[in-house]
Amino acid sequence: MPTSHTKYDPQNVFAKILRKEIPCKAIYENDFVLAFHDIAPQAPVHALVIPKNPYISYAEFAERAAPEEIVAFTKAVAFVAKELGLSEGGYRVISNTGKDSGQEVPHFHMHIMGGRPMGFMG
Ligand code: D5M
Repeated sequence: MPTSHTKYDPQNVFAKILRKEIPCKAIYENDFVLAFHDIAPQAPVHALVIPKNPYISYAEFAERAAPEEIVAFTKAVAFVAKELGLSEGGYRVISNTGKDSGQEVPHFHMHIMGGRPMGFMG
């Protein structure tokens, strides 16, 4: 179900992954971010990058995160895409924010998708 939380829910699935209560297929980690493979890939390569700090959405991340955290996150997304071999073919980066977007997990995350031509929005 799409979500429109206004208060961070520490029981969301990505919070549990960060606390290592549930496993993930990790790709990369640094002080600020964790990247792992999406459990329900929509493309041959589908990864997620999440901040370690608790932000509900892109909107909250953009408003509240420290500049160094935003820089680290942005660079991590490009680094992970490169590590996954997407530099040549290219990739799509998207983040769903709030209920109209269809955001399901209320912990900010960036999707990285590639490995096939992506079409307009599919
Ligand atoms: O995208 C939420 C994404 O999170 C969706 O593509 C599935 C993915 N997901 C959900 N649970 C897991 C676990 N446990 N591991 C990896 N990926 C997961 P949204 O933009 O919120 O709709």
